[in-house]
Amino acid sequence: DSKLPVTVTISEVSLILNNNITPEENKTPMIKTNQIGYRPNDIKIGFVTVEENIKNFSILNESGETVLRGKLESARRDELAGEYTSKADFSNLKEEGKYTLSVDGENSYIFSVAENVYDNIFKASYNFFYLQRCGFKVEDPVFGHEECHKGQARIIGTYDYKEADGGWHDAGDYGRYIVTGAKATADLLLAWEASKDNFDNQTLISEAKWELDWMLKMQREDGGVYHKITCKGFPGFVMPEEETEPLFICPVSTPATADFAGIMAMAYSYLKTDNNDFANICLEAAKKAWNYLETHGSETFKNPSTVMTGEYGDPYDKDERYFAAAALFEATGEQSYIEKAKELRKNKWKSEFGWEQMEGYGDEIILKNSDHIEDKEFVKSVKEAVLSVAEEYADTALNKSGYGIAYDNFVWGSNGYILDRAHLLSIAADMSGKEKYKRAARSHLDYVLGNNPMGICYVTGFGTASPQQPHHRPSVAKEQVMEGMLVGGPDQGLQDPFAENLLSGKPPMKCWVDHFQSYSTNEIAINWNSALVYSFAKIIYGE
Ligand code: G3I
Ligand code: 9MR
Ligand code: ZN
Repeated sequence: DSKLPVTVTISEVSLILNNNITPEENKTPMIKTNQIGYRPNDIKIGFVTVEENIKNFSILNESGETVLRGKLESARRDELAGEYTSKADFSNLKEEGKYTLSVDGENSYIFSVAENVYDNIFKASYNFFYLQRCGFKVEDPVFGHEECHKGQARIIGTYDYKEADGGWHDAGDYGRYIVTGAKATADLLLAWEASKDNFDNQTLISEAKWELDWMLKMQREDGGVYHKITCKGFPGFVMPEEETEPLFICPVSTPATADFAGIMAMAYSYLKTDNNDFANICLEAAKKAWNYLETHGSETFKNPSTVMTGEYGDPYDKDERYFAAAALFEATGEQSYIEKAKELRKNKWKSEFGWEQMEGYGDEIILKNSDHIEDKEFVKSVKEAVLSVAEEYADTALNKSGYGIAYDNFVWGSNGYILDRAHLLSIAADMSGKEKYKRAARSHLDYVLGNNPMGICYVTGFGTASPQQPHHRPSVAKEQVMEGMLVGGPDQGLQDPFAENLLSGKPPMKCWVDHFQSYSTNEIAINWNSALVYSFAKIIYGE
């Protein structure tokens, strides 16, 4: 006869890491190239991990014949990678074919030279957004699923409910967050603009519209925009329609409201010729959000105590407000928005592009519309700011880095941020016509596609060695990797137990592990994939 309450004591608990879940230390190739390959007229760069100065390299064709010889640049120590590397420039290799980079009898993985070598990975990188759709019956032989996350969601802290279905699942989870949705949508619109003359990528517009439709449902009557909609916790590794917990809409924040104003104003500018009614709805929503910003100070976001899903807390909303002011100027031509932008830009930013640093989008919009801006001094100051950052990044990437990148603080999502820097370099190249900014932008794309100390192409399903266990619920549930997804990459903060256990003591550029439990290094996300889509569109198809 049990008398309640019953106390159960458990002691002597020990957790034993059974080592068979530790990924094999697969042999990293000593010679790295962009594993997707190169177009015939591309700059072609590879890297060799060396112990001492080796002089020469050769390019072998599929029959093992030497078709090109060259000299390695002198070795340099890269502390972030914890090794010496030498650069191989084989840009003179022009004939289409399959090759390896060979040094001292060691060969890289096979890579291709072909005009269309990027077509498949570019398509997969943006088809990812279709497969991430929420509230939609996704048609796909492997990742297809019934509608998910439909129905009324409770507005946390109230007894009110509203339907806010649609949009994209954020990442490896099924939450939907305004700040990453806006950043990703901006990248897709800019990617469409950059490549529309060379590639039939109308999909970019339809995917952007899918997210815009959802974001419009997240605006409150007073113009404020709710920060996110998720369940209270993360589900297991199930398909989206199996997450049936109640949905909650979390409070309004000014970073979300400002990002909303910016992306809706951008949508007006990009869609007005295609669908004027929808474009006008976006512009009205943008102005309503702007009015909220004009009457409210900073309202940053923290998860309510009962909500354990992603937070995307951003303590600083002036860069988002700047993005909104610039985009509203582009949409309306009203100089008053420039006055606001100028006031906001007095904050010394580094012109970054990222979910919590949106000033780069504001700068890009100002520079694209400089002819219509009366305050030429302001335009000049923005141009100088962007070019000085580009100069620093290009010098680091081309002359100092052991792997061709200007990035030294490997945080959660480093691969996405590295491509966001390629974004800045690309617009600086447009503005200045400087070849070195284009080379540096391409060098950042080469890094994620294979020119890195892990010898990995960080995009699933492509290259010789690519992530096999991304932290992505559909891939884990289906035991098959969805292709075209950029994983977050090295995070020296070791911000999940798996990474902490396995990677401590490794140099920053090697703090990555291909395991689904490592969400801080091996998850995927819409705002990282959008940077990949933009990089292909601008650097490869935008020429
Ligand atoms: O920027 C600082 C840097 O200055 C500092 O040196 C460094 C080390 O302390 O931290 C940097 O901030 C990091 C920030 O990302 C940079 O964007 C934080 O440490 C890091 O914790 C933060 O991680 C975010 C992560 O959620 C945890 O909050 C990622 O940006 C963000 O992409 C990620 O987003 C998750 C969603 O919450 C849920 N959905 C999946 C998604 C991707 O993993
Ligand atoms: O799957 C979640 C991922 O999307 C988030 O980025 C991450 C950090 O918030 O959390 C993941 O969920 C894990 C949770 O944080 C801890 N328990 C295990 C969950 C699945 O890995
Ligand atoms: Zn869903």
